Amino acid sequence: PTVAVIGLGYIGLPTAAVLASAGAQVTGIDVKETTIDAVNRGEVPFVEPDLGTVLAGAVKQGRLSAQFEVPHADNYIVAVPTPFKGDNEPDLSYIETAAKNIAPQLTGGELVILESTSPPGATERMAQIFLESRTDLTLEPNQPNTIYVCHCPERVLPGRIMVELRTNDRICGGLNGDAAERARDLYQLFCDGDFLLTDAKTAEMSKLVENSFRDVNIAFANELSILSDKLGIDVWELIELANHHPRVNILQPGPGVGGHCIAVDPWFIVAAAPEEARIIRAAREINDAKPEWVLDKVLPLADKFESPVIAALGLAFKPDIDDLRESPALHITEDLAKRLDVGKILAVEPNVDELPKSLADFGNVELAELDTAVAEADIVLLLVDHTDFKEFDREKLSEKALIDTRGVWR
Ligand code: SAJ
Repeated sequence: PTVAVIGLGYIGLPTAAVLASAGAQVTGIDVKETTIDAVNRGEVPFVEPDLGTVLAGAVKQGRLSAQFEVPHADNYIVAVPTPFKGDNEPDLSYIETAAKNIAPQLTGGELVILESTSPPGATERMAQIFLESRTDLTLEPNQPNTIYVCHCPERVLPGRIMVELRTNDRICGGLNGDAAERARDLYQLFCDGDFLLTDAKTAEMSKLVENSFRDVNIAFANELSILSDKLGIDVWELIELANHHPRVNILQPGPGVGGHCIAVDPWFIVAAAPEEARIIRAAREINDAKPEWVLDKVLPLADKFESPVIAALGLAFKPDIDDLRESPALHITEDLAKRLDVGKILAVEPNVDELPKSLADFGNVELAELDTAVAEADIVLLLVDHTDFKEFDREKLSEKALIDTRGVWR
């Protein structure tokens, strides 16, 4: 089959690469010239284990190429961002633009899959755009001019994308006809998981619910960490003990919840049902407030030193990746830089080569190696449980004031 994948980000590019290596003829579409050039050279423009070899192989075999324009294809996969705009309302403009660019290519019989995480109703909205710009097309099944539309949310975990693309179960939410079955047949080229067929709106909601479930569980852990601190209890021991119960599985507290999924998707549910989504909203608020709680620990400690040197360990939103999007570690370091009157911050992030601009603009932050930063620091603030930090020689920390937001050094 021929497939056009719109959006070559963390999801679109790995999907394009595995489809191509499974035998499909794939064109990747992106708005960024640097991404297109990198892909056509067989290079991955971000860090994701094992993607490099699969991509390079697919490009070399002539099964995958990238370009700006949307071509005609039997199948389209839309994997563009769905951020939110002010008031935590979802921003569907990227989906709308993708749909407008696909519409002129449709002739009838094509399958269009929306993979982007979407609020309930987004798949239907995308289909409406096809019909608005192409009155000669229909959603009524089995006509020569039928367009099949389906929502198949991706659920892969960054850092394990190449494994989970092949092994995760997949939800296919068809909007019309046998769209869900068609999507299943396409994904079965590379995915060994079970296929769960449903309607588009349930599929949209199921993805949001999965991430909200995790957010609520982490909020529970974060609330436990705040009240354990007050009660003088080690929260990590507490959770470890409670999790020995066969039906209890509490996640880990931390400095907050980051990334572009768990910290975003629950708001789509809140936006769709503001009065009803009470726990979901509370969880978001608890997790969003955690960075401030961490700062309330660090700043008074810093005040005890004449010119405090703080080693801030980690900027990424979770361990062993280079992704800084919506990262609580980054936000905490930025706020610290803003609020620290004297002294300096040595930021350690083994997965990036330079400070992000938002930090470089402050005069009091430098990117440093782990050993140097710890040796120079008065305070060591652990923000991300990167492997390098977990394996660090604890002896070297003995003289330091420690704030460990991930329970790595307890
Ligand atoms: N975190 C904690 N405590 C934990 C687990 C995570 O504080 O016990 C924090 C992490 O440090 C990070 C944030 O939560 O800041 C999110 O990390 P994550 O590993 O939980 O999730 P993501 O955002 O990388 O990926 C999630 C996954 N969803 C679920 O596990 C339900 C993934 O399967 C989805 O595909 C992805 O969202 C997505 O794209 O929606």
